[in-house]
Amino acid sequence: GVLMVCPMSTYLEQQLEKRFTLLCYWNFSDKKQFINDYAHSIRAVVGNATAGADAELIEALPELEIVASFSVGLDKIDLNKCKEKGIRVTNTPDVLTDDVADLAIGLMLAVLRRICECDRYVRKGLWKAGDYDLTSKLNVPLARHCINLLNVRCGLLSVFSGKTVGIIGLGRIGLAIAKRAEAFGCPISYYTRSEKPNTNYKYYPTVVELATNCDILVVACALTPETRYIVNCDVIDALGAKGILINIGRGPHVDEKEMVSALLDGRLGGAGLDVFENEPEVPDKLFGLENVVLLPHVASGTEETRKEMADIVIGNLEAYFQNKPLLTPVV
Ligand code: 8YV
Repeated sequence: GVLMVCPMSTYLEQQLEKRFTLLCYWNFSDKKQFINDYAHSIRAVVGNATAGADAELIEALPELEIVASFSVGLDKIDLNKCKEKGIRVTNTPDVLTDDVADLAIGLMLAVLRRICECDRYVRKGLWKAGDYDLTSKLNVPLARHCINLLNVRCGLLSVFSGKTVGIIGLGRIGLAIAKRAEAFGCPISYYTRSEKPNTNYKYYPTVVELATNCDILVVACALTPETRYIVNCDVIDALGAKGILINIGRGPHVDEKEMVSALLDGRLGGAGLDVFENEPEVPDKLFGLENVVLLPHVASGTEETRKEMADIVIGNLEAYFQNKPLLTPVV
């Protein structure tokens, strides 16, 4: 049997059901009873960015042979335990790279140009009421409207093209973001553990130096014990009152409490966030801020990409059970 640990895609569910005996973990309220009844029949686990296979689940499933994740990130899987037990692990790289990079750029534009706030302004009928003209920002009578529309602390809509973009992690997604930002005339810099030999982007050996020298800081690395809180208080201060933080990685990359208080104090200029420390919890102090854009972890969430991700999960499971090479092996 195949155990799906949380709901993630109806298409994937249907396709798995056609091919395997599918068990949906969330449909069983008594997990202990479930393990008692089914543990010995489960040979595969399908997880995602929300839930995967931690040490406890792996230990509870003695016949587990493969964990196929519906995600590129592997932080919800105990990889060491899998290695130790000879359990194979697969993910869904490459097919989501463009989507995630697109959304990172989308967040930059949305934060700097205040797209979501402007949309709210129009929907509320304030444009008609205030005769507000976004292009005459210096017009004094309009200042009052600007204050209504735009967060006073951070001022007006800000240019994106040409801003310096600093990227933490220059893997597939980091590079795709760099390529896109380059097309907007943005100088690119990055931090990784060691300098990449084949790029002309400016390398900084610490995240604080990267943050000090960029306008927009993007988190695009994998979540590991080493990268947890890689954006800490010092990094946020280095990014500063005019800096923008973009997170399309994982919530725990950022010290969320520090980020929220920096945003509230105006010590950080703005943020575009697709991920949070405690999803689906989002700090409600952020709801009152217009210099942040908040998304519910949707960077890979297009119809096309989610289908491709599902097909990779299915392909990996089929290959495994037919003794063929895995499509995207990690362990
Ligand atoms: C998904 C992700 O949102 O690939 C990842 O690492 O975070 C995402 O693509 C998630 O796994 C979908 O359920």
